[in-house]
Amino acid sequence: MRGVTIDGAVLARRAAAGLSGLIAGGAALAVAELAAVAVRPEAGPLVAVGGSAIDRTPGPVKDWAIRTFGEADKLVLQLGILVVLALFAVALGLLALRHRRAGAAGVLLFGLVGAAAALSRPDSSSWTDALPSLAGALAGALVLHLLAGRLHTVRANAPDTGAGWDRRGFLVAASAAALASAGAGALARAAAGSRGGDAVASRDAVTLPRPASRATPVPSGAALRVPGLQPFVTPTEDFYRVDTALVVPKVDASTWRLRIHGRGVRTPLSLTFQDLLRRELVERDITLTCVSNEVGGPYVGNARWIGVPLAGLLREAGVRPPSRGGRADQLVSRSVDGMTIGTPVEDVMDGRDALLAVGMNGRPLPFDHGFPVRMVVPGLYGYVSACKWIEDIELTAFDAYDAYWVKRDWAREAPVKTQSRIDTPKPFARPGAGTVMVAGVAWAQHRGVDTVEVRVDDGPWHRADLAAEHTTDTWRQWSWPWKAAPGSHTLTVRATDRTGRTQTGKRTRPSPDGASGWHSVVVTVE
Ligand SMILES: Nc1nc2c(c(=O)[nH]1)N[C@H]1C(S)=C(S)[C@@H](COP(=O)(O)O)O[C@H]1N2
Ligand SMILES: [Mo]
Repeated sequence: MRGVTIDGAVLARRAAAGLSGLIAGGAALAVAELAAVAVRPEAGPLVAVGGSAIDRTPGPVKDWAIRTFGEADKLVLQLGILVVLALFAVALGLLALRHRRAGAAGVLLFGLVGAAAALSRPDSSSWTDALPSLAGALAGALVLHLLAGRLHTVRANAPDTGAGWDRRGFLVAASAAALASAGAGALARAAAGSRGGDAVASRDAVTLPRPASRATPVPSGAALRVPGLQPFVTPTEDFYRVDTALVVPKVDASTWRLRIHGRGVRTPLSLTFQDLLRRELVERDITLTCVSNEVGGPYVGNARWIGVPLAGLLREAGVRPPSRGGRADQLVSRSVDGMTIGTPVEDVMDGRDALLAVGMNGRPLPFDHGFPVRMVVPGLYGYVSACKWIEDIELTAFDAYDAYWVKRDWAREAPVKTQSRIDTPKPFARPGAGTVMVAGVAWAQHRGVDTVEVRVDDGPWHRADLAAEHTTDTWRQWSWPWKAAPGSHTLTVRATDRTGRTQTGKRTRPSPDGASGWHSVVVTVE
């Protein structure tokens, strides 16, 4: 009996040690996130470490994460960080049982990692960004030290069981620490939730002026009525979102400014949001595509943008395109969160509708999509053109500067590849025999889609019916009535653009300049 009691007590003490680690870790995080509310929300350890992890993630891993978790990738990353932190916290708790000082020192070490991550973020401009992690680490170390102390104290008049420790004292201290951290955490959450009030108010106050140049009306034949087909205009709430921001930047439009400067700029510009709204605005339908989109993937959407033509602004600044002797071939846009995106100056100034967009589908840009201003350039993947939350445009050379994704081995220049997708039937659908409508979208922005063909198994290619073309900058819907015979079949689609080039069947990964290959769907006809 006695042996069992001792083993039980030793085990309980170990469990208590692990629990102290967890409580100390929780206290550290809660205090750090609360301090971040005062310093800068992005300097909190979860966002700083998560952001650094994103910045350092190798391309293939990023591809895999996007493929596997889709737009939940950021949530999964933060949960992953929490799990790793929890494991280390338990380990430090156990360590503190043997070496009380070492446990606390371990917590401080984690604080230093968090502080370093916060300082290394591209949007960090002050040493104060280190404070939240340091404050959290101090709190965590203190809590661990106190709790570990309870695990060593034997009450003076307690019988020595061989594993004597102050259970009551521990429980009281642990509950107090856990309660206090939960309180701090809740406070931090509440404060984070009400963050960006000025930005929200500034967005609510925006009335988009009537564009001087309206979008040409969408031809009635541009939108097909086939169930399961993506709509011609993507509703804003369904529009894909791809960015590295763990906290969506909330920019106050009333204090926002855009600087245009650099090589070959005669008159540097500094523009307010009102300056942009006072200019002649244009309204254009443009299909945006992400380079990370897999063949058949969802990261493509078509919206109606309102914005200021970028070429006009550049001309006012005295910029000439390289073909007219201009000295800068790269336009680097920078966002408030430190993203950098490099776009060919030639493309921006060649007459296409490169925009500084302020509106999306008739409303001011949503925060997720870049409020107050973002770039949109027809024909180029988003990572080389579509800077959200933009605040700076620098004219430079491709030889002189590599933007964020180029540093991570993605291509410097990346025009959108001609692609087509089957929206219906869905993979593994079981349609009945007879006529089955096969339909989808095809895009070749700024070149235009000329033909779409569909093939069943290894049979001949059949021309699909193409919806009317709106502009070469928008995708085209297509459909093909298939006389489906029972059995398992593979449907494959390919498009040919107006340069006469047919989409290659050669499958490549998204990296470094966009996926290629044909989209196929396997269905069973019953
Ligand atoms: N500031 C910032 N802008 C950004 C990005 C980003 O990570 N940060 N991602 C780019 C990429 S890769 C794409 S595909 C588009 C996506 O725009 P959306 O999220 O509005 O669809 O934004 C671009 N602009
Ligand atoms: Mo992208």
